[in-house]
Amino acid sequence: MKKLIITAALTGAEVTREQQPNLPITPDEIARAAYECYLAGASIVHVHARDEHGKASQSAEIYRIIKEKIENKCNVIFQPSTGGAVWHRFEERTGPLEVFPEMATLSTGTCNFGEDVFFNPQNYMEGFAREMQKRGIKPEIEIFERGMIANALKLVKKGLLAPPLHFDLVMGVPGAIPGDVEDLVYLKNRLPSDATWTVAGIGRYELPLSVHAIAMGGHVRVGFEDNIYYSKGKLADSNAQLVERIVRIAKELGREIATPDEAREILRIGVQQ
Ligand code: KMH
Ligand code: ZN
Repeated sequence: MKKLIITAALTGAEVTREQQPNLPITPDEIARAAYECYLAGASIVHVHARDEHGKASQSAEIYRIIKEKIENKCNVIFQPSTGGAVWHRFEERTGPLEVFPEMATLSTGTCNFGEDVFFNPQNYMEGFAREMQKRGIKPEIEIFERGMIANALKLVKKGLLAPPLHFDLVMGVPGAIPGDVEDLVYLKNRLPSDATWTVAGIGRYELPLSVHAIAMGGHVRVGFEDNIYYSKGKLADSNAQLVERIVRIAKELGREIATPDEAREILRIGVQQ
């Protein structure tokens, strides 16, 4: 099996300080959390920016500051979100692509998202894919439902995505696919054979799905965007604490941990496609 890529989803767009007092919000806090996660074993950090009031923001300027601060500390892969928050429009959501990250997320379909709708119609998907292709940014394709895999493959046919694709199976969002192991096996079996994949289990699904992904040869995403708890009713101290646990489990299961450069190689980042 390839080495394990651990992504730390540090902040997200929805979680608040009231829910998780240790949530990193300012660029300094996000960069510090990224560095701690890198030291713990993460090779990618998935980042959502927040404005000075702590509200989700897709401002290129804030993403630029965060990217610089992280790059000053370590070579972890900076992966900003084009998903933003459910209220962000397409034009706002492309903000982080202006700072030329190595990677960015790309959601290939619309789904319910708690009480809201995460809106990704065809013209959004094509628009994000085109903007990333133009800049040589590796997409991480966010899958919240099975149909979104089919939508991604349509983008390949249109020449907007180039294999090998990299997917993030986001499982357990209220309103979208649940996070039972059977659901993971089902999604994984629908991916192209040359694809790489990671799993982001939401809330209580995070730990069991992570363990299964490690055993199945997939990769793992943890962090406050997806789960604020260490165990039932007990908040995690930090994003890094969640990464450290995955490292311990992976080692027990015989999976070595990828460095950022090894993750670049596994994901073929920077390879002309
Ligand atoms: N905040 C969600 C509505 C992504 O980062 O690309 C979308 C999201 C996906 O978090
Ligand atoms: Zn996100």
